[in-house]
Amino acid sequence: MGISRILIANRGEIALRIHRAAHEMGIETVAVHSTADADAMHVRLADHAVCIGPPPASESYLNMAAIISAAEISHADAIHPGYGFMSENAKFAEIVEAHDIKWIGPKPEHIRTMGDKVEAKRTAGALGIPLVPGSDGAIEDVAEAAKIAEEIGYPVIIKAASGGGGRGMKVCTGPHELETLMKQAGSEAKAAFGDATVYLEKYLGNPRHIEFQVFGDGGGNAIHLGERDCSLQRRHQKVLEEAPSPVISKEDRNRMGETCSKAMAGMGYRGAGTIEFLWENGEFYFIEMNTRLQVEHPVTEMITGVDLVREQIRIADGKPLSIRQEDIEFKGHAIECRINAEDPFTFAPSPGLVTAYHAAGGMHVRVDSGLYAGYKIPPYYDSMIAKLIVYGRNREGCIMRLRRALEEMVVDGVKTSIPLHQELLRQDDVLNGDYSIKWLEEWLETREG
Ligand code: MV4
Repeated sequence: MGISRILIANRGEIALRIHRAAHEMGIETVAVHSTADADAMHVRLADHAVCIGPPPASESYLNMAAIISAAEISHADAIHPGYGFMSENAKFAEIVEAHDIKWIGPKPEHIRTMGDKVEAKRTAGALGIPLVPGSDGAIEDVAEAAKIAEEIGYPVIIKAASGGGGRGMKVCTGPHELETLMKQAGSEAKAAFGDATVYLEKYLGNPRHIEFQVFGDGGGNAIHLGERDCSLQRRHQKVLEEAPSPVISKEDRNRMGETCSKAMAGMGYRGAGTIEFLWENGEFYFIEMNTRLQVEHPVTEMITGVDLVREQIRIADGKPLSIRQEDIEFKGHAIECRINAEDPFTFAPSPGLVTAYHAAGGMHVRVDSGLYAGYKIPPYYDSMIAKLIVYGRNREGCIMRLRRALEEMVVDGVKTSIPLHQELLRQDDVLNGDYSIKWLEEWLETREG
C-alpha cells in the first residue's frame, strides 16, 4: 500500500514545504511540535498535530521515542525528517524502518557512511569523484601527518572525521605547527564528537563552494540536477545561494553532474543527496556529501521545474524517479536569500513578536516561510524565518527581480537580515558573481555602518 499519511519530523518553513508537496499528492500530514511551537504555522496547516515535548530540541524534535510514538498513535505510514534535527541520524532511520514506517530519506547505511568524513571520501574516491589531495583515511600520528604534508605541500588542513560543516578544522602553514595543531584538532574532535579521529588535506586558499544535487531510486538509477553556488557564507552559515553557479560552464556541469550521478547509481543511493565540492582554478575537489534535502533546494527547483520533495516521497513509496536525465533542462537563474531574525550588523538573534508581515509576490517570486502577523518567534531554534527565492531568465534579470522582491518584504517587530541582503545586492563583486568562500567575511570586516 502506498503512503497515505506522512509525519513531518521538523518545524518552520521546511515543515510547510513538505506539507505542501504531500497535499499536492493527496497525502495527509501529521505535524509534531514542542510546547514552544503550539501556535506555529506548520501545526496549523497539518491535518493532525502531536505535541512531542518541551521547548529544547533535545527533548522534542530530537527525541526519537517521542517522534516514533507520535507516528504510531497518529497512524502515519512514513516520516519525512526535513533538514537538521533527525535528517542525518542513521540510527533513527533504522528505528523508523524497524517500525515498518517508511523513511523518506537515504538508506541508513549511506547516511552512516557519509556521516564519517573519512569513509565518505574513500567511498567518493572509489566511485570516481575527484578528491582534495590528502591522507588516504585517518591519520594515526604526527610522523605520518608530517610525511603526507611534505608530499602534498603546505598549507594543509586538519579535519575531524566526525566533523563536517566546518567544525573542528585547523589550517597548518608549516611543519613547526603540525604537532600542536594535530593534538588540538584531536582533543577538540574528541570533546565535540566523542571521536578524536582526524585526517589531512591540502588547504585550498580561495575556493568556491559548489554542490551538486543528486537523486537515486535505490536500485541503481540516479540523476543529477546541476549545481548550486553557496560560496556566500558567514561562520559556515549560508547567506545567499544561486543556481546555476556564475562560474560553471555547461560542459563542466554536464561532466561533473554525470560523474556524480554515475557514482550515486554505483552505490545504489536512494533519495535526495548533495555532493559538496570546493572549486578552485577550474577544478572540482570533493569535500563532503549531505544525505538530506537542503535548505537551498528551491533554487534547483526553480531552474529545473522538478519538485524535489515530491520525488523524495515517490522514491520512499517505491516508485521510480519521474524524470530522466535527458528530460532535465537547466533554464534561467535563481537566487535564494535566507532571511533570519537577527541583527543585520551584529548577527545577534532577534526573536520575539512579529507585529506585521507581508510576503513579496509577483511573477517568479517564491517565499517559503511559516511567518504570520502576531506570530512569536521562539528563541530556542534556528533564526531562519523565511526564504525568498526568485527566478529570472538570466542572472541580471534575477537580481533586478530579487531587489524588487526584497523591497516588498515586510517583517516588523524583530530585526531581520533583509537590509543585509539589500546591501549585498549593491556590491559589485556580488553583481559580477566574483566571490569565493572568503568574500563575505572579508567584506563584513570592511563594511561601514
Ligand atoms: C576546506 C577548505 C579549504 N581547503 N578544505 C568548511 C566546511 C566544511 N564542509 C569544509 N570546509 C572547508 N574545507 C580544504 N581542503 C575550506 C573550507 C571552508 C569553507 C568551505 C565551504 C564554504 C565555506 C567555507 C568557509 C571556510 C572554510
